[in-house]
Amino acid sequence: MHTDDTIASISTPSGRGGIGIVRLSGKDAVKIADRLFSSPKNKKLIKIPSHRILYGNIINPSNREVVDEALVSVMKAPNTYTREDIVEINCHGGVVPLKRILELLIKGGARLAEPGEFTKRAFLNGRIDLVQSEAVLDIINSLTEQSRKAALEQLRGGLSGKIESARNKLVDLTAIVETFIDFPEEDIETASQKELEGRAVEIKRQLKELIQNARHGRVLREGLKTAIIGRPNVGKSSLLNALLEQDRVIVTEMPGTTRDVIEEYLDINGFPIRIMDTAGIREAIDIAESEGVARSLRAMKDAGLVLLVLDGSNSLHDTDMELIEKSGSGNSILVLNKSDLPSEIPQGSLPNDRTAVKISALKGRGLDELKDEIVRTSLKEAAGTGDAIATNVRHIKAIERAYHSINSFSKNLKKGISPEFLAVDLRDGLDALGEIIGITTPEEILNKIFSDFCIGK
Ligand SMILES: Nc1nc2c(ncn2[C@@H]2O[C@H](COP(=O)(O)OP(=O)(O)OP(=O)(O)O)[C@@H](O)[C@H]2O)c(=O)[nH]1
Ligand SMILES: [Mg+2]
Repeated sequence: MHTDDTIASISTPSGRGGIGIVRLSGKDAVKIADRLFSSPKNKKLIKIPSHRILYGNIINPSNREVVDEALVSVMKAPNTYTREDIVEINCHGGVVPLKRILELLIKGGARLAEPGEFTKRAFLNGRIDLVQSEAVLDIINSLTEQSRKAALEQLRGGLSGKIESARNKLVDLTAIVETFIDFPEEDIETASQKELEGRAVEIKRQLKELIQNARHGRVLREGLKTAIIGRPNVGKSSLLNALLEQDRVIVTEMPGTTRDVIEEYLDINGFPIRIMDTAGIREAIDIAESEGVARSLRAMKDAGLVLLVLDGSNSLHDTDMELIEKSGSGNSILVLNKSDLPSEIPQGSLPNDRTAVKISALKGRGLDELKDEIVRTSLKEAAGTGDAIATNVRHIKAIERAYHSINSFSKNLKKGISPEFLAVDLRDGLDALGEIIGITTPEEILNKIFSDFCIGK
């Protein structure tokens, strides 16, 4: 990718809106925009100081025809998003004027920006590191308030700081080990061995903490995977509809209504929940149903949280007991539905002293208590969210790779393996951590990351 040219794109979402923005970045941004700009007082974009806005018309320079009215802002390098000169043309937000202006800019010498290219330039020009670039994407895509906060913390450099701190310690350790290579006559004595191992342990501790937090981070980024499980007809689909406050799934009085896993997003007090309604679990009557049951059991195994629904108006069934056993208390909530009907399952009678949240999906009762319980579980899963967390699978994998390299270093150190080989382990670790923040990231990975962006960011 070149960075010596000037790029342009429409930065607002496609469709109709009050305002639309066409953005330019690069060394000729001001010059190219100026040729399309006509101000009532004959002001020139190339003459105004940085970070000013001018009112005027965007014209077609070849015939002076007016395309739209606009407010044009000029931001000169280096205090800009990309660290290059940036011009933003704010015009009316219809598809036609925006496209027309973009065409004229391209005709005037700009190149159509690739997805994420503005952010990529910010990265290549050193304004933000790779973790922060990815945070920009996460903010745009954030599902809920809590996800947004975690991404913003990442953009502010919280995670980068932690990775850098571990990486700096690793740089020091590598430097020491490499001095032993330079002086081959010196063996690593026991005292230095202890000192080296101590340093490795400290780095591993930091990385371990990041890996543990990362699990919580994924919950915020992707939503806590929650499966609604239970026997047929207990009201699983009714519960999903009640939580979504809409008739998303078919509900009937016939057992075996739901045949497949249905997935939806829910925002519960800022926590993103990926909730799945499943087929009722019983001895299946036909093939479609038995496949449905198999999928329910898989969903239950994969889920971070299980809502096990019981029909409170009927006594407990063997299948209920089996599901209660299977679901375990750590990540499941028992939901006693149909509380509007006379109860056949008194609270104290549940196995393993478990308690249940009483609800009526039909009447919408008890849902707030259930939501509180869901949030409490998400909080457990997403603890430490104010802190720097790796929410990105790429980061997690690289941190794990670094951890394993340092572990291998520790083992080889104990075995008395020569410093050349010890240094190889440490170099691997350095590469892995460098890849996260973008110091040693291969070009193809960079391209993949930025291609996930929308155009204009
Ligand atoms: N009285 C009462 N009836 C309910 C309640 N929740 C669900 N029902 C009824 O129970 C029946 C089954 O509801 P569904 O939501 O389809 O049950 P399900 O668990 O999804 O059933 P399958 O998809 O067949 O496994 C319907 O007739 C619902 O109206 C409730 O809280 N109270
Ligand atoms: Mg159903």
